Amino acid sequence: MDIVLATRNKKKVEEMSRILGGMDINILTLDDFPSCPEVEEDANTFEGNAVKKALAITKCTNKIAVADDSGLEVYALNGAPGVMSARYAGEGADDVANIGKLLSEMKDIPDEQRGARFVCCIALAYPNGKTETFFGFAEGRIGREPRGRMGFGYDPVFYPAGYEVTFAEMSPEEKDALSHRGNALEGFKKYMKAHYSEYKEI
Ligand code: ITT
Repeated sequence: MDIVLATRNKKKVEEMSRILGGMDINILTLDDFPSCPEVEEDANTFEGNAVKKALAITKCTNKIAVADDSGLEVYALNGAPGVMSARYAGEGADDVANIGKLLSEMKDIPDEQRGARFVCCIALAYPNGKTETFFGFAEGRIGREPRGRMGFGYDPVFYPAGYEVTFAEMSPEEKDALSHRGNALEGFKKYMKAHYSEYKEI
């Protein structure tokens, strides 16, 4: 079975391909479909944006599409950056700029109030318009300076609950075992097992 990953974020493609690696599916990416349109992420929920991306890509490719919409919610900032995570420091902002803005917004927040979570919504869309969604969460806290070089996005400032190292200091496999994306994709895998007799985990 072919599945297209409906994301333009290369780091997400790496993580999703790795986590789904044991499944008997053929993973395609948007590089295989260069004419697919950019999808404007104008919904105000992770689910709304994930479903929108997956539907746009299944329509354009006529194949099952899997999209990820994700972000960081900081409790002391009332859930910001949330759905704005990718462009927190402005349209086209890079990870360094987004982390810089986050640390500056949080400079007066004491250690015991720096709780946050990553959220991931995975949306599966079929060419007939049917959709399914799967959520995953990772609880943790925000540090005071970036640490580590692995991962992407806010990983260098995110300490998962119970750990003294950031996601960016963990191996890919350690992050996958704890992450919001790993968690949401476990739900997706269970769905595939339940719905496809031809699906096998290798
Ligand atoms: P696509 O929409 O093409 O999938 P994107 O990067 O624009 O790519 P989102 O709109 O879902 O994706 O934004 C997600 C942002 O949230 C991402 O750019 C990071 O800043 C942050 N984020 C999500 N998952 C993360 C993770 O595992 N580690 C660190 N930061 C993450």
